[in-house]
Amino acid sequence: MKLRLLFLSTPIGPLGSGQGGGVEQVVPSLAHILQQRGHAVTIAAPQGSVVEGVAVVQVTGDLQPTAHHQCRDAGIIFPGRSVLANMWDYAFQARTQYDVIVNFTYDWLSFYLTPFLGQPVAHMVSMGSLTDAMDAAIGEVVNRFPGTVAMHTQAQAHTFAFGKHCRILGCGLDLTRYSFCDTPGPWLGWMGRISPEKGLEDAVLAAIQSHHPLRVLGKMEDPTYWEMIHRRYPNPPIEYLGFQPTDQLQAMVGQCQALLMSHRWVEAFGIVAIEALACGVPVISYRRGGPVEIVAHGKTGWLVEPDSVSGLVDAIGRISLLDRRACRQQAEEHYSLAAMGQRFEQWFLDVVAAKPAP
Ligand code: HBI
Repeated sequence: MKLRLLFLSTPIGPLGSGQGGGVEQVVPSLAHILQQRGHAVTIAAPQGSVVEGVAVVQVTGDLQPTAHHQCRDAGIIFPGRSVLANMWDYAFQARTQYDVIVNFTYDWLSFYLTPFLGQPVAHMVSMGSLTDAMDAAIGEVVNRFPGTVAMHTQAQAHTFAFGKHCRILGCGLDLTRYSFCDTPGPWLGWMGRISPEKGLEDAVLAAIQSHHPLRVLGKMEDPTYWEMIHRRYPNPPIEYLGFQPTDQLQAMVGQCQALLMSHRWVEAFGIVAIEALACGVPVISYRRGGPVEIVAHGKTGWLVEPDSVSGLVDAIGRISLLDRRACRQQAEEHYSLAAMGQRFEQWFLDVVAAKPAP
């Protein structure tokens, strides 16, 4: 069955801006692979989104505040002219043109509207549990529409009370865009939004203590946090390369001895880990969240006691025991776009098959 799919992208920033984190990788990659498998894909995303080779409905309105800094008891907030509400306006008025509406937003309205739409909605939850209000909204859909809520990893799902009822779909990359590098320079690498939950300060201290320069790639989301790190560690051995498109990113991280993942929160997946592996770069990560299900400890990386900088430093001392070719091979075996496309396609077909009678 060939499906007509509508993807609702994250409302916190246009595709291509870097503001939307991992979702900015997942939405275009899935669109491309599902088109290759014969399905029709349209993306609805904030005005200014850029996705080559896919129809994009550019939606106007004010961007949604990010959820990843909210406290557990945070209420639901909307800007006056909400781009998210406008995205759902489009989805509702065009709903009969699609077989499945796939929600990639981590926002209350998307779950609340589900029963009113009259078309199947598949929800790809992109982060772990953050607020009670979102847990309640997602949990309501899990109960009323079994099988329609999916997550990337078991670790992510386990942060929710209803996690065992969610489909686990992993993630994947277009590996043809990543080149294997067997001759790294002196650098360690760190990739992610520059934001407190990503724990950059630990990677900086580990780089200092292990006498390696540190290549930092990612959008400068929180300049105050960046300045705090520089006050705490004056003249750090950081080479900040900003937010880079994939072809530049993979060349820069490919020259690193290892990628450090020093996150404070439960990474839902940790796409940067498979980007590094795809370049032959081993991953040294806190034993927390999605990377625990990605890193083959002792083979393609090291898993370290969470929040232990000394653990990072010890692991950095054992990089030579890791095999860069095994890293690329793991990416090819487990994180190809084809494998991800097949898993998501099956999920969409199951959601359509389970569609309640009109
Ligand atoms: N916050 N409100 C909101 N909605 C999102 O879709 C969202 C977010 N914060 C982060 C985010 N999406 C993505 O960067 C992560 O899901 C990867």
